[in-house]
Amino acid sequence: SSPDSDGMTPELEKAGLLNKTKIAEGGRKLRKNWNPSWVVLVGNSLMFFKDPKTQNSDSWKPGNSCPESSVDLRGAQLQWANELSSKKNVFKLRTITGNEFLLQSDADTVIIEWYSTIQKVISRLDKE
Ligand code: I3S
Repeated sequence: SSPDSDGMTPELEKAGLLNKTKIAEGGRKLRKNWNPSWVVLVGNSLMFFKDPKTQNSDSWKPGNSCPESSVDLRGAQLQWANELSSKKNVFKLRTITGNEFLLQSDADTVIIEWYSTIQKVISRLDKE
């Protein structure tokens, strides 16, 4: 049988390295601080882990440690936001609680895939 035969383990949709900065907390603007982040999309949550390159063990791996932060995608909004940065390929994710993140990759295909995968999850949750 499959590892998730009980259907209780949320599906891993996508994982990879993106540049990330939080720009608002509860609607209040924050100072930008770009950092590489290991981003994992599981079920309805986007989780941010420390960049594996800055760690010397396997402790960043999902399941082996807590994420640095986690975002509930229910009611979230996604939009391209190249006007908010001098970097290319930037999109903004806004949670229902008013937390805002910019995510970025220099690779066009990488950022397009992340955008569409996150948007798919948000749209699915909107229909529930
Ligand atoms: O939108 P901003 O304020 O021009 O963003 C830049 C600054 O946050 C800058 O930090 P300091 O002003 O604290 O030195 C960052 O280093 C830049 O990366 C930010 O701009 P980009 O265009 O990279 O998002």
